[in-house]
Amino acid sequence: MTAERTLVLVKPDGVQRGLIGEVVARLERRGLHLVGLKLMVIDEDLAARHYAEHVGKPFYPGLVRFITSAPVVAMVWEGPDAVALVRSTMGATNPAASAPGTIRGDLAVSIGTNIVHGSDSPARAEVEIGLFFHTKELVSWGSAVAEWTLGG
Ligand code: IDP
Ligand code: MG
Repeated sequence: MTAERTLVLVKPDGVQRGLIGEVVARLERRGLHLVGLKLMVIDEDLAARHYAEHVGKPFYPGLVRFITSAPVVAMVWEGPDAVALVRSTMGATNPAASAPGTIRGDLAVSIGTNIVHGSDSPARAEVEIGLFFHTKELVSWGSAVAEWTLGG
């Protein structure tokens, strides 16, 4: 079985609020496996590629301004169904609709500042990982507890 990978960002509000560790801890505790991690500032070009699906929407200019405004933490997480697992741990896009127990449901109030990004499909994850990471920056490593979290 090839484990699925997904891109996760702790957005500028999450970094500014000191929530990097909180996001990492929740994904680690979920049982996902971290294979790439860096602190960086997203430039306009990367923002446009990353949010290409939203070009032309009313919130797009504000979204690009926000995501380029301060550092983010970019990560790649791996595991069976990593895309869906991250999405369910994040919660719904609008924190008003995010379930308690999710990152957004516990920690966010505004759709524009909802702390975290996660790819929305395996195909999109592959594209987004390629935008943020060189292959050599992603490190596969054996997990001693995998048989307890992934079912052997
Ligand atoms: P997602 O982050 O849950 O995948 P998307 O629909 O892909 O949600 O939107 C990307 C980001 O754009 C959201 O996380 C949110 O911060 C912002 N966004 C989406 N819809 C709106 C909106 O209606 N108003 C303001 N910001 C929005
Ligand atoms: Mg999205």
